[in-house]
Amino acid sequence: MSQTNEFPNLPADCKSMLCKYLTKEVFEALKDKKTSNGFTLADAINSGVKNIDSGIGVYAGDVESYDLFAPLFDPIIKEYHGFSATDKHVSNLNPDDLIAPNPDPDGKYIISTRIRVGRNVDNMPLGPAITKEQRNKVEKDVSEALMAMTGELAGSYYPLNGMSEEVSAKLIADHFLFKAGDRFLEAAGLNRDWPEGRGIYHNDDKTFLVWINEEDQLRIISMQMGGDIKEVFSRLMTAIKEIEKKVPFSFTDHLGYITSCPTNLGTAMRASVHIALPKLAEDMETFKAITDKYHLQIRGIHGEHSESEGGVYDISNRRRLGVTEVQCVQDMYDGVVALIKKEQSL
Ligand code: ADP
Ligand code: DAR
Repeated sequence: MSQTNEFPNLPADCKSMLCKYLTKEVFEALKDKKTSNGFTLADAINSGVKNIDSGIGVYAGDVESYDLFAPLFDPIIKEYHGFSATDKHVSNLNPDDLIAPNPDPDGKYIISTRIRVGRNVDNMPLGPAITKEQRNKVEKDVSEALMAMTGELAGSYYPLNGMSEEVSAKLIADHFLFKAGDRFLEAAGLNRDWPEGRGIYHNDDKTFLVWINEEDQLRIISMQMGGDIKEVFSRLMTAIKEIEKKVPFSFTDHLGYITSCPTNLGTAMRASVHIALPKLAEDMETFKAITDKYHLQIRGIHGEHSESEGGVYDISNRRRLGVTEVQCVQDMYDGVVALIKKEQSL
């Protein structure tokens, strides 16, 4: 873990929340602090210092980071989620509360649906501060819990260590596996010892997958072709409940499920569709007015920091903290219904 007395060199045109909220006063107040895992302010801000084009620019090394460095994390959490330091997160993992009949039963627009949550193991540092031994224990404990899954969730675990480039590339191209080497994660210390301790579990149909030790220690994923959003959500809720019987998740009443990036706190849920909107793609002002109204995020079709292709977009909920899991999916669903209606009108 690093420490510094020097205020970082942040260019005047830096737009990240790190640049906005790391004032000289906050830096002086926090620069000498470290968590019980030795995680420092310098560690927390390194990704945003090295990647001036970051949107956020900070990562937590453990659950303590969110308290110890609150003068920096709290305003970022407030701006991104609209969630204050005294608010309490509330979860709702009941799919019965989701009103989401398939919005595209003919399959004209929605190519595929994917809903994921991030989770980290309780009483363990997060990825930026974890040791190699701790990370390997997470891989062992989580993969063993997954290998005990039955029925639709039964599957196999594939460590990255020893996975051929060809198999890895195919899984990434098919949107199942995480990309390696993201520079933001690299500078956050999340790629240390790569690929050791990382891997992917999936069932035979690849509709239930778990990434182990990427940005979070678990990314629990339900996905399938088409727009049956409720079926995808129901499968994910069942899987989360089954995993949590064997793997305790890091959670606080204030921040909900704890994640390394503050944008994922709370539900840690991103519910997305890959959707073809070629006419709306010609009018991005209207497109973005709709996604803003429904608290949605637009990504490219190969994940974060990628571009859309052929008028196909990754549309997902932006809010994750201070809203329930049902609300996250309802946000996405209601926005997708509005986008399809607009596309049909053009
Ligand atoms: P995360 O969703 O875990 O934050 P990314 O945005 O990088 O991470 O997406 C991870 C992978 O999931 C990428 O390969 C992306 O193409 C794929 N993906 C995301 N949403 C969908 C979807 N609705 N259908 C198919 N693949 C998807
Ligand atoms: N590149 C970082 C990530 C922000 C949100 N995405 C995550 N956590 N994958 C940034 O600060 O832009």
